[in-house]
Parts: sequence; structure tokens; C-alpha cells
Amino acid sequence: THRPAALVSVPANRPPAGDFAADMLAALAARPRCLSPKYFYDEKGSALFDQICQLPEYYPTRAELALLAAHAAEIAGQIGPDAEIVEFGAGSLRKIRLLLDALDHPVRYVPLDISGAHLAASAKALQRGYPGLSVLPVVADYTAALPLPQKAGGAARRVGFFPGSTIGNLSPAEALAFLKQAGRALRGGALLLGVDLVKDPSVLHAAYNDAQGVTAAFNLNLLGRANRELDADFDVSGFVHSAFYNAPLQRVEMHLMSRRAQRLRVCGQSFAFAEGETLHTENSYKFTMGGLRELAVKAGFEPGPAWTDPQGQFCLHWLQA
Ligand code: AVI
Repeated sequence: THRPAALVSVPANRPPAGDFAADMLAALAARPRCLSPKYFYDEKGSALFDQICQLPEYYPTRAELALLAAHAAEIAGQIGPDAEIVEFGAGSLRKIRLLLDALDHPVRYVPLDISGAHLAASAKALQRGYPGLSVLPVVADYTAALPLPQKAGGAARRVGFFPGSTIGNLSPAEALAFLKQAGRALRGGALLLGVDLVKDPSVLHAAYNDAQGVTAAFNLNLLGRANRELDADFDVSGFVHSAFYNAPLQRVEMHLMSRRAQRLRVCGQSFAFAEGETLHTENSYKFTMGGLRELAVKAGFEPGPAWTDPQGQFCLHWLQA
């Protein structure tokens, strides 16, 4: 039966603008200065991220799409018939189509994302392509809580899909907490988790320092967003995008670095930046096969098959909940 996509807003879990203000003020007051990457994804940031995914240097999206296309039948076999699929951080919903096309009668698709307007538009477009599928978008900060509706009536099992190596944007403690929570919500089902793998640092460096400067614009948009949404007066041209691979910590770090000594105001408070001082805006952890399995076991999952490409760029893990 055709059911129109309804946008379920979960106010308690949707970070209100106030959180951005409070978190930005706290970040500016702290040393080192560090803000959650979840604030990248306003409408403009989500659109810039979609552009990043098309960049020649940003291999993870292409690598994961190729894995999904190559192994769709096998993955669909693991998922089984009449499943409900819950996607975390659903973004523009390109990857799910590869799965949906291979699945045997999926019952319902529940995409969760922090960016409400972006999610609503993507869910609507997806619904048009799959008129027989129930699509239930949920606006939520899934790092805070998982406000999942009851499993759909008639669903044989609930399978989570967390692609894009978005788990790498969480700290190790946050990633463990998220996985524990997801494991509880998916009990009896499984999680299909996509992670970026540790590799040649020059490949990682290029992926976060693209020639067209889209990643720089994505990073700097955070300051633009602060100027638009908070009472802030960042001089965006006074900061530069800085991204590098921190090998001992197995992560790419993104920072906004002050080009000069400057003062600025946010919500009536004044802050000083020294020349070269940074606001740390993102970590993107990279994983080894063994490291990810260890983390999954710690969170209560039983690792199953894993699919990776011949160059070892990216890996999809099947984790039994
Ligand atoms: C969404 N996330 C997995 C991306 C990443 O690679 O960590 C975000 C991103 N940051 C810069 N480029 C892409």
C-alpha cells in the first residue's frame, strides 16, 4: 500500500539552535578549542557535503557505492525478506537505493538524520521511486539518543545501515556508546556498517584537501552558519581550512586556523584568537578490519562477513545484533 512520507520531528532529540550557541561558546572558552562536527550540517553544509562526495579526491563514497553494487545480492541475502531498514545519518539517500533494489520485499525504511529540511526532501524523492515502501523519516541527533518508532508490524527483523564511515566522526567513546545503543535497538537483527580504512596518508590528505576547495568551504561554512544563526561576527576570510592525518591517533583532523591575531564576538561575549590558533572542527577516524571487529564485539555485536575492495580502501561489516 502506498503511504506518503511523513516527517516525524522529535523535538527532544533535535538539537535546537540553542545547543549550537551553547556548544560554540563552550568551544571558544575551552583550550584546545573543539566543536562537534554535527554542526556542519545546516542546509548549506549538507549541500556542500553532497558535493564533497562527488570530488575526485574523496574516494570513500565511490568505494562504498561500488561495494554495495558488487555485493548487493549477498547483502540482501543476509538481510532476508520482509525487513525493516533503519539508516543512521541518512543524508541524501543514494546508497540505500542499491540495497532496496536488491531486497526481497522490504517492509519499511526509517532514515534518521539531523538535517530536517534535507532529510524531508530526500525522503520525498525516495518515496516517489518506491511507492510500495513505507518511508518514515525521523529528524534526530542519533548520537544523543535513538528515538526509533516501534518495529513495523509485519517486519521480520530490523536491520540498521550506517554507511559513509560517519561512525568515524565520533570519538572512540562515543562510537562505543552509539554501537551499544544501536545494538539494543536492533536486537535480533543486525547492523551493516561502512567504515573507511587506514591507508597511505597522502591519499587521506588529498581526500580532505581537494583542489577545488569544496572541503575548505564545508569547514568554513561553520563560521558562516554561526554568523547566520547566532549573534556572531566571525570574519570568515580571517580563517583558513586546515586538514591533516594524525597517524598515531588514526584520524584525519580538520581545524579552522586563524590567519592573524583577531577578536570576535559571539552572543555578546568577546573571544581572542592568536595567529595560527585553531578551532578543531572534526575528527574522521580510520579503521583496521581487526580494530573495527574488536570495537563491535565490545559493543555486544557478533561480527559476520565483511566486504572490502581489492585496494583496501573501504569496508562494509555485517554485525549481528
Ligand atoms: C560524514 N563524514 C564521514 C565525512 C568524513 O569523511 O569524515 C565528513 C567529511 N569531512 C570532510 N570531508 C568529508
